Amino acid sequence: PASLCGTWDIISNTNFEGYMVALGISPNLRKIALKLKQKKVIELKGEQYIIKTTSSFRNYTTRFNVGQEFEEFTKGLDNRRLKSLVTWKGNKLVCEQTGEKNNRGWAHWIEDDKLHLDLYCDGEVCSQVFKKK
Ligand code: RET
Repeated sequence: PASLCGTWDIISNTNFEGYMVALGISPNLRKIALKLKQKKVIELKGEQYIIKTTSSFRNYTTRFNVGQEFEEFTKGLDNRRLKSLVTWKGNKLVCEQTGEKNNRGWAHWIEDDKLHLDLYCDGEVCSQVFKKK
């Protein structure tokens, strides 16, 4: 599949509020987070993906190898400990995040030169689109 790597600027963010409510994020943090212009910086170093979500307020970074379960701590988001597993499903890089919340995860893929990210939790879906910088 097309490479996810690069620096990406958000251009749309549908139902981020619903996703954050499903995660139990406080009204104060939700209000701040909704206004942020998020960026993604995706790198592949050897076998390891590094995905940085950055903003003027707070950053969040994950590092993982595809196919290898890892412990994720969602520091600064909902502050939960998860067991996460990232795999390729067709052209989508898909993460299943097992923990307190049901049906939690995300999928990244490229469509029309844009980076798409769906974030799932408890039946809520947030759909984000990014354009390459
Ligand atoms: C921000 C600002 C503070 C509050 C929240 C945020 C949300 C971050 C998200 C990150 C998703 C990262 C993924 C990484 C994959 O490896 C913007 C940090 C709630 C939703 C999918």
